[in-house]
Amino acid sequence: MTIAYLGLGSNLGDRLEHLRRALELLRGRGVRVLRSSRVYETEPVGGPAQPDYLNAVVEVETDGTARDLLRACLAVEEALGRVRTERWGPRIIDVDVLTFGEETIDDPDLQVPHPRMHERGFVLIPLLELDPDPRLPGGRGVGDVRLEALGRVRLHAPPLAT
Ligand code: GSY
Repeated sequence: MTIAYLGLGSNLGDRLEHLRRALELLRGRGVRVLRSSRVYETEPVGGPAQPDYLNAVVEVETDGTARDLLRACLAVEEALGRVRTERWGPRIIDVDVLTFGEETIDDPDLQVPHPRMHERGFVLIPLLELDPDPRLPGGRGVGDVRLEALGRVRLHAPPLAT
């Protein structure tokens, strides 16, 4: 059994509903969703001009491997109708594996801890609600994070129902 953190984001259509549906679909694939952060509205990082995102982080527990969890995340994205076009483009839903227990994985399609999580307010700020001392890439601690570089985020909604 492993505790992992997932980052959820949506910036198209009914954004909050997409985050809620993503949790239901994860549960349907045997991923136990333990806790959710509050939901933040965040300015887009990277890519073309695009709408603001809603982002949240959830704590999950799973009996499978990190790759099983990645497969579940990709299946949820597909079920919600995500179409992969531009790399940093707008999306109905994004479900990223941020950390997976104490594991470090550096495969082309799966990297944990997520290599950019310490630079992204839309990940780090909700994550810190659930884990005040998260695993960060490169063995960094929260003291190494440049808070002024994290981008603008504002509270939007209470935690997603778990
Ligand atoms: O990496 C996830 C997708 N994404 C996001 C996001 O979820 N939130 C914000 N604020 N900007 C983003 N840029 C990308 S790509």
